[in-house]
Amino acid sequence: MSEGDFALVVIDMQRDFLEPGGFGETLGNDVSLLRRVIAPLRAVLAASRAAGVPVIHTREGHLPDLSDCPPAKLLRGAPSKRIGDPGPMGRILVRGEYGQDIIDELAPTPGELVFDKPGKGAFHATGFGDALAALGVSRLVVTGVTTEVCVHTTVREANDRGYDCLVLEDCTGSYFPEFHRTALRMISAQGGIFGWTAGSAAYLQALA
Ligand code: C5J
Repeated sequence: MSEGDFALVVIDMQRDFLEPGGFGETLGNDVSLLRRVIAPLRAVLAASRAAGVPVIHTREGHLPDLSDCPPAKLLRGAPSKRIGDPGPMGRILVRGEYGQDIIDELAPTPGELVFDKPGKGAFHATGFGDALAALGVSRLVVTGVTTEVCVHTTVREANDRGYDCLVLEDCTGSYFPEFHRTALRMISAQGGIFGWTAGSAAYLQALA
C-alpha cells in the first residue's frame, strides 16, 4: 500500500455510541459489542500516524437547536431518550456535548480533521468531500461504527464518488453481529461492488 494516496477514515467512535449510558444503550444495545473495535483501531491509528497517513474522524451529531435533525430521524424508534434530550453525558448526539465527542482511547491528535455530520454518511452536509479532494487521495481505509449504518453509507457514497475503499473488518463493529458479518460481505460481493475488506493485520503488514 503506497503512502500518499490514501487516508484513514474513523467513523463515529463516540461516547454516545460506545459508552454505557449513551444513546446507543438507550436504544437497547449492548455497547460491549462496539468496544471490541477499540484495541485493533488503536493499533491501526498508531501505525497510520507513524507512517504519515492522513487521518480523518467523523462524529454524528446535531446543532443545539436540532435544526439539522429532520423529524423523521428525531422521532424514529422508541428510545428512552431521544436526540437532544439530556443524558448522563450531556444532550444526546448534540455537537459540543461530552457524549458526542470521540472516546478518549481514540482521541484525534492536533491537526487531524474532525467532521461533525448530521446524517449517516460522512459526505452529507459536511466538508468531508472537499477535504478528501484537498488531500488528493483516491483511496480510503475505512473504520468505525456501525458497520451496517454509518460505515456502509459512507463507503457506498465514497464508491460513487470514485474512491476505492478498504474496510478493516476488526476495526468496524455493530450492535448486531449478524449485520456486521453480512454488511462486510455486501461490500466485497460481486468482485467488490462497493469496495474491499481485510483484517487490520494485513493493513499493518502493508504499512510496515
Ligand atoms: C447509527 C452510526 N447507527 N454511527 N450511527 O445511528 O452508525
